[in-house]
Amino acid sequence: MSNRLAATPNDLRAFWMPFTANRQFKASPRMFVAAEGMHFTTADNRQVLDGTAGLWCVNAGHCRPKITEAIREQAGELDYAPAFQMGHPKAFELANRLVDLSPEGMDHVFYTNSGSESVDTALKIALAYHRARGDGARFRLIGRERGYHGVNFGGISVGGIVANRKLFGTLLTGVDHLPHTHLPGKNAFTRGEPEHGADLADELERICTLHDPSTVAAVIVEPVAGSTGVLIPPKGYLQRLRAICDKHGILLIFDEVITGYGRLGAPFAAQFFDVKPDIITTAKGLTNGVIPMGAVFVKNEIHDTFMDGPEHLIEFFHGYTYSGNPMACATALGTLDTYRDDGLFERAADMAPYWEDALHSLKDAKHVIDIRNLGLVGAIELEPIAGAPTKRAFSAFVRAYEKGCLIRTTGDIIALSPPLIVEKTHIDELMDCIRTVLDEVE
Ligand code: PXG
Repeated sequence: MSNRLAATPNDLRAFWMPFTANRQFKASPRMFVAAEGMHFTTADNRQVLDGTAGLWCVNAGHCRPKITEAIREQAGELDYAPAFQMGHPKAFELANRLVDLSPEGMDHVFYTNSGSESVDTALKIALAYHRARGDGARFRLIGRERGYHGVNFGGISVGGIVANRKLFGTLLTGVDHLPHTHLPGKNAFTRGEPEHGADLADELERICTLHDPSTVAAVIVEPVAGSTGVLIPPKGYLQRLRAICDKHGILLIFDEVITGYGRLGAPFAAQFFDVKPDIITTAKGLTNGVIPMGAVFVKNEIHDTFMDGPEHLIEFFHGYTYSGNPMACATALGTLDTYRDDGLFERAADMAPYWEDALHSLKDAKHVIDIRNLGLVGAIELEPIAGAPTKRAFSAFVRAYEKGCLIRTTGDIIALSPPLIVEKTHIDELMDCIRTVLDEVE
């Protein structure tokens, strides 16, 4: 431990940190130096309970032996293989393993390095698919207000988080947005899927009428909106989106970067809700967050449409230097082994009712105006301080960290998504910590 402490840098200026209040952080750093299972170790040698699976990605918990071992072995065997016009066995093995988990008829996987790249890849596949079918007039993309689809230009264009969009010019053209589904007046403190709001899916019909449905290529939504503060889809909402897309020949993309790999207690939200999209984007839990990697699943018909023309020609002009990187594939295989051998998706489903009860026990805690949950995802929405939005939640985040719990906040919402190995005692500890912190903050 002493070596780790000595290695903590004392000059923090050079690193421009992502999505971070840099000056606040550098004045008062929060530094992790180790992790295991449900806990991080801080530079001052405290244990911090991981209430967020890192950033919604460490679904199997930290430093799991099968993953660590897979990386160690792979690094000494095949460090890199060119991603274009060459292959290596683990990339194919992994694709087959992934397809075994995916909804029926989605038997093809395109590799990326992140959720943002998965989203931009999916949007490009959707546009190129319509072109390949001779329906190139379909160029419009529909996202949703408050949607988060990563930070690349495609993703922020279809995304609906204003702060992530407003500084970046014209973005993609031909994009429109569905309304978000947050209806606190009607649905506050709902356990699981809310009763009200399925009719908001009908806005897709209105948008299609406005633009002419034959110009719309794809609709992209998070089945459960994560980053914006956990918005659970109203009962029947996703089914309605599917029906409208089918009616007009529009592709439905589920962005499952958060919901993928067991977060709801099923491999994907598509199975949890029993709604089949045409394309699924994933990342995060694919490698347990350990090595960057994403994967985009496509329906067979989409894939097969590309497999045309002379065989020596590249069918889809897209890919990354690190698509299917051997280290990432080995990590993903170790991760899938861990999920399977430890029964973690089932575990998430079994633990979900306890999680729900524990979360909703905070209904009478100070400042709380709504609580939402599904699977092992939860959100506690706070009344903002008048004139200082986000301040209360940020203070709660800092205090919780000081008390030994890692939570996430977005706006004035606390978002929670523990590793799927979480025990009831951890859940109790997390809720106790949050209750105390809410009592203390302004
Ligand atoms: N789509 C969705 C639905 C996401 O949640 C991305 C795409 C982008 O993934 P990458 O790997 O490019 O970051 C995400 C990422 C948070 C939080 O606390 C959420 C994300 C990332 C970091 C923090 O809400 N989501």
